[in-house]
Amino acid sequence: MGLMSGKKGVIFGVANDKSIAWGIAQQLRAEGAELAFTYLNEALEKRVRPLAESLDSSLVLPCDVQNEDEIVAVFSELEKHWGKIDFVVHAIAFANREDLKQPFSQTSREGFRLALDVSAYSLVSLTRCALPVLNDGGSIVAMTYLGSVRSVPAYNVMGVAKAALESSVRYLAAELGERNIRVNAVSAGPIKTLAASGIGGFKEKLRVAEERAPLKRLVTQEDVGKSALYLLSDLSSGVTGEIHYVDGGFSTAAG
Ligand code: NAD
Ligand code: 0WE
Repeated sequence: MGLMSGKKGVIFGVANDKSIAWGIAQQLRAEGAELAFTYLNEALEKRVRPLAESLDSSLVLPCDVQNEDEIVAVFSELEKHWGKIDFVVHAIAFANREDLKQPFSQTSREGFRLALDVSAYSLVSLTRCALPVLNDGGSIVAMTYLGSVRSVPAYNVMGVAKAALESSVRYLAAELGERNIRVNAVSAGPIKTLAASGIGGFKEKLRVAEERAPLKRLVTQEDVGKSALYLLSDLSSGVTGEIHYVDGGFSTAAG
């Protein structure tokens, strides 16, 4: 009997086997959860489908969160297959590459809108569409980063988007508490994933994180997966509206 046996849910944000969403999926499956996955586009479908199958899942659905109809379609498919679900994982972020390089004040209106739409508003939309099919005791987890509360060089508009995401977590938690549905976020330290590749100075970011963190090491997809498992399971039944740091203690340490 696993922590998640009898529970079903959907994971948004697997791109490949380095994705944080994949680290979460593996932990959930190891504890008996039944999983569905979404993918952004056909190129990623080729990656995600075999990964899903390796965790005994054949529910693999397209979803670009900029498209409301695709979000609605995901939850209607889930309802057809399963009836009710127990959890949702949001591990999605996007900003224009140039907005993570140029000075923050140069961010265009469209770049700002895009980053906030994909990285923050999408949580509100996923939650709204999930509500009719979420069981009592349901749990929603999103991924965030310290750049929401501190100005991290080059994180720029993504930091603003993560601030909106974290605030959305609190407002959704406040609203859904009376239905016994919990909403939390995991704030992870830097991890080398697709979304982190090609970011100038990321290697340096990893080096500083490793050196300054009390645990003296980087966090892994497994570390994040285990915390997400806790937040998605009944072990965290009294926890909602929280931003849970999984960063080796980095954010708690000075110099
Ligand atoms: P990743 O590239 O593996 O995952 C990002 C995912 O976002 C991809 O699966 C991509 O397809 C998806 N995505 C982008 N635009 C989308 C859209 N319009 N519709 C649907 N999906 C879309 O990278 P990751 O590092 O695993 O990122 C997952 C989450 O973790 C993100 O929210 C990210 O901000 C957060 N995070 C990452 C780190 C890190 O250092 N890697 C640290 C803290 C938080
Ligand atoms: O949230 C993120 C990254 C999100 C991200 C990454 C990309 C790269 C490719 C969003 N949009 C894009 N757009 C692209 O075109 N992280 C927490 C990882 C990350 O990104 C940084 C970091 C860290 C940590 C960018 C600058 C500084 C630190």
